Amino acid sequence: MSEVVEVSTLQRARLAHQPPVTPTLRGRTTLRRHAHPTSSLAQPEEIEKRLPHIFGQPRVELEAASTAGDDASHSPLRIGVVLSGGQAAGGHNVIAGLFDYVAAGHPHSKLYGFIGGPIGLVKGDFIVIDAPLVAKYRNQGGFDIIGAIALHHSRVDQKNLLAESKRADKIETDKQLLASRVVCENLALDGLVIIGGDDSNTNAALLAEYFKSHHLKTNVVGVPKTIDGDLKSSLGVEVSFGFDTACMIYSELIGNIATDANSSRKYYHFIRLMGRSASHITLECALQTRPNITLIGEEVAARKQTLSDLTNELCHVIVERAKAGKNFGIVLLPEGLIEFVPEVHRLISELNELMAKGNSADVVGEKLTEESRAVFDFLPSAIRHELLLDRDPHGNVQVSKIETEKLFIHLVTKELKRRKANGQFKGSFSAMGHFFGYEGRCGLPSNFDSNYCYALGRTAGALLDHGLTGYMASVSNLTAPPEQWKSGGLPLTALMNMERRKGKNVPVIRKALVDLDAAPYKELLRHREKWARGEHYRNPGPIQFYGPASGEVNITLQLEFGQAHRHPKAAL
Ligand code: FBP
Repeated sequence: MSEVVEVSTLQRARLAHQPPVTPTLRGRTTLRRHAHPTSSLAQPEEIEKRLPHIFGQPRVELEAASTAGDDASHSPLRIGVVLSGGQAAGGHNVIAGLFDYVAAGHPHSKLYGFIGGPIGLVKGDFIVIDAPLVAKYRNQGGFDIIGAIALHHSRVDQKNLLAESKRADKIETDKQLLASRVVCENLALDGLVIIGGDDSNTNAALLAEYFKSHHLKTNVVGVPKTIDGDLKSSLGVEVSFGFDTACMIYSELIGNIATDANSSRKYYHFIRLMGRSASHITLECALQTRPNITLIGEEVAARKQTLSDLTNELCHVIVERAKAGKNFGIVLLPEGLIEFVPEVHRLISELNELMAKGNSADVVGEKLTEESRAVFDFLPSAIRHELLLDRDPHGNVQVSKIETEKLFIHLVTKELKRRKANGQFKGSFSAMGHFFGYEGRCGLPSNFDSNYCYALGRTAGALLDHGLTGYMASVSNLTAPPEQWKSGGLPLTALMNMERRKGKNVPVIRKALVDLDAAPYKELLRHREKWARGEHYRNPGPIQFYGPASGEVNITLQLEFGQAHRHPKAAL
């Protein structure tokens, strides 16, 4: 944990921002359970077999306490909180909301922060989160209040447990589950809040099941975090936190580059955007900034586009623009694109299986099928090397390390050379690659993320106060002003299906990829050709905390949930 020693003028002003509290969560709450049990997204029998104690619970809604239902107890609560996985703007406000809820309920309530992600829970590394500490982090970016790596405060020496989990964001082995249980028992925790993405919330479900099956009093609630925007559900999770802020930061940068390109008129900028598998970030940034070309991974998979199809598609736009004397432009591509190209997808699946079986990077190439071997050999050596890097703790390829923008610059340059030699291309092509990823994860949270996270924290506290376990906190109606947001909970198992991970079939929360039938993608399609030909660039500027743009909601949410009561971030 690092001390905030010096803050900027804007940071100081943001420390004073008080997110609105929805009327539902201002005082005591009652819980309304939906009448019907839930199922899972697929293979319900398999998931029920593995998670029998938490499977099938109904959705719940929180209401102000005047209505009938189960009253929250408001006896002292002992809650633990874990920040898990990649940073996303707003994490500190989830903790602030949780702290305020817990502290308001009873003066003897306690909030413990596990240091350095889930491994802090396994090791029993924690701090007590109190009012002066929270005051230093309200509305600030980052996860540094309790950190992302285990550094100090080690109360037990369990090096073997730490070694088992190379990175600090997974609790899965029997030893790790047992160690977490002992820590929760020793602290007599009533509840545990796991703030994380799809994989971390899968872990939250496993912990909830394990604790319940061992009659532990610690209940587990997850909070939907990830800039990727791929943790969402029509059952009540409209967006994950951090998506709004990250998209705004990237869009500001893309808008600036587009203006530069249009001024100097000599470069193509290939901009890869973070987001792991899903292309939500790229789609939102495209709607914000209107680049010439936007590749969407989910579309590439649906159209079964090969690397050569994509290269031709890019070259087509470049050649046509060159005919109009325009040898410049903006290309957006999602970091997960490469995984959606069918032949590369097959190759990655084979590599994953081979690596899960312990084959080292030097030999896997030889063990590939003939088809995948050909694709592997076709790729530039830098990309081959990046595909062989260590998998993340969940067995996924680390797509943020694969320089897809360079791959496509390489492929397009080669193809344009060929066309030039044939007289099919008379322009010039000079390209620059960019990757926007880490710069978007820890900015000062937008008003939307500040307010949303604060509401999520309070909601998570209320769900635990009602004795629920195996739920994800849900705050919905997000296109309305925060005073009209609704709070509730969604069973984690309702978001799950079975997937192959590290060579085994396991229950996991399914990533919500871009829906090609939904409004945001259709909006892109509507404008794509016009944006390819012209310079319709739009520069949204920096995140606004005050003034006319400060209450805006991102375009994806507006298009998915309809224009409600606030201005969209762009009128398309
Ligand atoms: P989460 O799913 O944990 O929120 O991670 C988001 C993310 O930023 C991805 O967009 C990116 O691919 C990955 O984390 C990068 O991970 P790392 O921080 O390990 O480089």
